[in-house]
Amino acid sequence: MTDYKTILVERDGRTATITLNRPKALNALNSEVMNEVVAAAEELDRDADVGAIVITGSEKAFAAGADIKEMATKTFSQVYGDNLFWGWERLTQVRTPIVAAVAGYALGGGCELAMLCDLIIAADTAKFGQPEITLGVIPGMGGSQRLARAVGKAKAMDMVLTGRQIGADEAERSGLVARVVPADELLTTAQEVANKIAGMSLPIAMLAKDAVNAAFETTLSEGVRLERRSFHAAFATDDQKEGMAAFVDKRSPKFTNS
Ligand code: CO8
Repeated sequence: MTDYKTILVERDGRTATITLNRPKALNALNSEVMNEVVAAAEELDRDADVGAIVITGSEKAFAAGADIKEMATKTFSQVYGDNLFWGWERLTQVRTPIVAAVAGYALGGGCELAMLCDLIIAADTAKFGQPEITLGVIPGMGGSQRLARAVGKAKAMDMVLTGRQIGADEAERSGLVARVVPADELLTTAQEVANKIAGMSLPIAMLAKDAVNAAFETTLSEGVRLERRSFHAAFATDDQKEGMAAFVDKRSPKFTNS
């Protein structure tokens, strides 16, 4: 595994954990963090021995947003010319399921990074927000689109137009997060969820992830068609044979990811 400066990458069995590691800047997401997170996730995605990825931050901050100090003096032609932060979209091409484990601040780009993951587990200390408007900008890593899809127009407008932060419970009620757990159980819970996913057949988990993501990209009839085709395709795998045989034999399946 490559050496990184702003993140830590650990492997435990079939689960890998990427930890954002710029504590002095509350894990503010500068270009280096973006390049490293994306490179690590892509490297793990190419590794068939990795069945799920956890992305996490610190107790105080998942990430307090894009790095304001890096952006503050940039001109339109610079940010447009560099297509600033477009690289985060590459995470959407990672097929291995990604779990975000969020404690503390997940603001601006931090909230957007969490939403780029497949599901969010939040500590009871988590605070989600899109405060960009208070800085004279708007969300730029997909926040306006993914937040609106996750929590609906009313709450997305509330958060994006006022910069209001929501706590973990409100985030769970609103559909932004999958589970809320006590802060000291966050990482173990997220890793348990990731291990559970990693214990499934990887190609089937990828098909499942792809099918759910299609719900946010296409019409209902096209999405259902894609789902049915993917369901049919599952029958081409050994793991479908094994999964169903194991059920009939009343034993646990032994998936081989083939
Ligand atoms: N960028 C850079 N540095 C940061 C950031 C940030 N987003 N957040 C915190 N820091 C730094 C602080 O400057 C401080 O550094 P220093 O010690 O050198 O002064 C250190 O982290 C600790 O922060 P605080 O002293 O402020 O800690 P507090 O506990 O008092 O406050 C907060 C914590 C409330 C999280 C506060 O730090 C804060 O409000 N941070 C900014 C939050 C924010 O506005 N985030 C949105 C940023 S904009 C964004 O994400 C746009 C995304 C899309 C861009 C796409 C472009 C195309």
